[in-house]
Amino acid sequence: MIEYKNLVFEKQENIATITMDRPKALNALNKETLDELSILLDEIKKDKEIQVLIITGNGKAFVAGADITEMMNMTAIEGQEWSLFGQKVFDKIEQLPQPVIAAVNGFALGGGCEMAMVCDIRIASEKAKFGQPEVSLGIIPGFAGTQRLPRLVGLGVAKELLYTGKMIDANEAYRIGLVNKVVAVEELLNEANALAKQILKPAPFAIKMCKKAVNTGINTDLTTASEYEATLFGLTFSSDDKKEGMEAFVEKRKAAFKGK
Ligand code: DAK
Repeated sequence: MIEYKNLVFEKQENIATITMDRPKALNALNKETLDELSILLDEIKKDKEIQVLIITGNGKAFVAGADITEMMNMTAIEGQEWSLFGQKVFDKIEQLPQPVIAAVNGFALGGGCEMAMVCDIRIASEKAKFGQPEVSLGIIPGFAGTQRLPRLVGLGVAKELLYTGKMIDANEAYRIGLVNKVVAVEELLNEANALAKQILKPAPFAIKMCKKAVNTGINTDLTTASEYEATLFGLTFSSDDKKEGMEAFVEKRKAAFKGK
């Protein structure tokens, strides 16, 4: 197992957890952290044992954004390279075959809010805070925050958050639909694990296809997206899980899925 400087990686049964672990800088995303994340995500993608991934943070932040101290010294070319690399790493999270739960423990600002949004589901502790403060730094969100935020909370609310750069607390994030649930600080990881265990129960292959259908479909028109859904629906008919799921129903027993 590779040792990471800014991340902690744990795997228990079929659930993996990445803890962002650079608390002195509120887990801000510097190049080194993104490098480590990129390598780890490649490993997770290949790991057939991992069926759900949880991402959380150590200390008072989930991720307080991209590392400002690193960005302030970048040339335009370095900025562009960093941007392309960062986008690639975020794409890796979104395109993982496994569902990803963000367990947002604290500040999720800028790139940190965008990282939470790239995950499939967000659970927040009562201490979590969200925001896209980029305009206060003279920039705009660079990890697709201007695109994912309106998709999650609607245009008007997203624009208010993007134009003011203001921070909102966990309950407000819940009210606007940015997070699925708010729980006590000490319950955050238990909740995330409990949800992960619920996701472990149905057919893994079907969940993989669901994720593909939603993520691809949301970025296209309804007719094309529905056709794509039909293709993936058809694909599930070639899986052992579909055979097992339907046979188990008819035989009135619990299905034993294999994920293929
Ligand atoms: N980068 C670097 N260091 C950070 C940081 C950040 N984003 N956020 C916090 N820190 C550091 C602080 O500098 C401080 O370091 P020391 O002074 O102790 O050395 C330490 O973490 C603790 O922070 P504070 O002392 O400030 O703690 P407080 O509790 O008082 O305040 C805070 C917490 C989260 C309100 C505050 O730290 C804060 O406002 N942080 C900045 C939040 C922010 O503006 N985040 C957005 C960053 S911009 C792109 C893609 C993405 C992006 C850009 C481009 N491309 C693809 C092109 C993303 C941009 C961003 O995320």
